[in-house]
Amino acid sequence: MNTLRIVLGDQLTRSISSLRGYEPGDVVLMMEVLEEATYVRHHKQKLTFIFSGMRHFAEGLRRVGFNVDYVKLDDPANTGTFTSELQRAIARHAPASIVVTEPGEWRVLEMMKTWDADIREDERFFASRARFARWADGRKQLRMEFFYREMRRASGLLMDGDDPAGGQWNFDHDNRKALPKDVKSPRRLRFEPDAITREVMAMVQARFADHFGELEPFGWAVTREDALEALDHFIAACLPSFGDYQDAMKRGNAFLFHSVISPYLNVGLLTPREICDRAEEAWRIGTAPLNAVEGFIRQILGWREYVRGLYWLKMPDYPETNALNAMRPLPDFYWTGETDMNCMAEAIGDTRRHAYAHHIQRLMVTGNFALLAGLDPRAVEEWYLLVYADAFEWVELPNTHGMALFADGGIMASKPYAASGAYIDRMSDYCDGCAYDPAVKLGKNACPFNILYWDFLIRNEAALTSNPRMAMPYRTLAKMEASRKAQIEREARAFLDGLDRPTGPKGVSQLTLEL
Ligand code: FAD
Ligand code: DLZ
Ligand code: SF4
Repeated sequence: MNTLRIVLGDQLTRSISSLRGYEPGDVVLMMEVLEEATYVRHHKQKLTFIFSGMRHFAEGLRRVGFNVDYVKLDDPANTGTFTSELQRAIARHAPASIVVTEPGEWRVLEMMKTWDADIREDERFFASRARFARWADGRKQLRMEFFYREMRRASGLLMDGDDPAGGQWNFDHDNRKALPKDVKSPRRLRFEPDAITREVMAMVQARFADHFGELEPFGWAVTREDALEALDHFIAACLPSFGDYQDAMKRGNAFLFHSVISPYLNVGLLTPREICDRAEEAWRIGTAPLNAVEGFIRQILGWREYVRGLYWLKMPDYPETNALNAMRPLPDFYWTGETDMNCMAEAIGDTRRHAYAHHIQRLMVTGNFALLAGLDPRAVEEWYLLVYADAFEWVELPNTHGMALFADGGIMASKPYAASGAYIDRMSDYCDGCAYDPAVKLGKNACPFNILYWDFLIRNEAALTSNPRMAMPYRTLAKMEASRKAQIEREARAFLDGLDRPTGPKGVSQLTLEL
């Protein structure tokens, strides 16, 4: 009696629950399908990363004796969807049973429920969905920090008995510095594409040339061995400064001291436990300070687990809300990177070149702009889901809908992450080369983030004014002269109306004068 065991493109982990109990005669089914490649038009590097990762994973399984049935995208018989490919596989193998691990997306889970399959839990997380639901039950507010403390206790990471290592749960007051000019970040490892990756790249170039982003140079690891090497490199070379500079941004340097491991984690080439253990070990042997190690572990043990729990707790209704009634279409420069707002051009340029941007670029540059400009959450979410190599809906959606856009009305964030140009100027060198001036609030050369910040507060006063964490900016707004408010609204409207036309300092002031 053989079992058909399905492994999806983000389930590339040998210990995945669907492979447990494998016996000779069983078949592992892996399918490259057009529907998954095109339900959003993924970045070319993301497609290459996933397909090449899948092919290498299948080779690895075969080497140790698994019987793998692998359907390539360009197989002429490929029918293009998980469900129809499963039907073909059933006809080929006549399995007695089908086993699969639950997917990372609601959409795929709905699909799976139509299969006659044993859907097993995805055990690659610290917290099961049920555990998060228990934690959330009866709480008025779902704050990450409290969930994180519970996860520290449960995992034993950075604990001294019942107390947090170093006497504090969180060392962020030591972190978040701007990057001094003379601090250089380490060079990143690149993994030269092998024959399998080159074959995938040729296929992606031939079939998905019109998808977002640059395919080359492609330097992502596509095997567990290489992903482990990338992790080693991060722990040795970057982790010691991770905390200090985790919020810093620099022209032409997308990676700084970040780990750049989210794609590996999210497809399962690395596991969260082994990464956190390695980071903790670095602190215990004295090669990385506690503020860096705690900050890093919090991202994985805290934020990553928290957003997953929230996603499954709130789906399928979560993306339906639009708390700030944001309706504006996504401006074209999100695709091209062609804008004279230098911070946006840098963040989008990094995204096009690497299928990567670090958290603060995503949250405080492209996300902040989308929030301030009132861009339609659906359009922004689709953008984030397709442009990053690490993007899967369970992690992308809460970060975009909740954290960046406040479209959930405050389930995830206690206040909108809205910031003016001063924040970007403080944390980056982007403003130095910009056509706008972050010190100018209105009129000629004014940084659009400054104008839009106050316009955002004015526009959303009814929704936000009662939020205690917004009291300070609303007090300032209350003291503002009516004529200044009117000027802000005029300049913001002119800027926003002109978004898809060429903008620039002249553009803003000319449009303003025309009013
Ligand atoms: P590091 O800064 O080195 O952090 C280490 C690890 O912590 C990351 O690899 C990641 O696994 C985890 N982590 C850090 N912050 C978060 C977070 N907020 N949520 C979940 N995990 C986190 N992350 C994704 O993995 N996929 C996404 O699709 C995604 N979309 C995002 C969209 C927006 C609008 C924002 C603001 C954030 C998004 N993030 C997403 C979270 C975060 O930006 C990325 O995980 C991080 O930039 C990945 O780079 P890194 O591996 O160098 O991270
Ligand atoms: C993202 C993706 C892509 C582009 N292609 C495939 C694929 O062809 N086959 C596959 O098994 N998985 C793919 N994936 C990942 C799936 O979309 C992923 O499993 C879902 O996001 C559910 O978690
Ligand atoms: Fe961005 Fe404004 Fe700075 Fe230009 S001046 S880089 S638009 S924050």
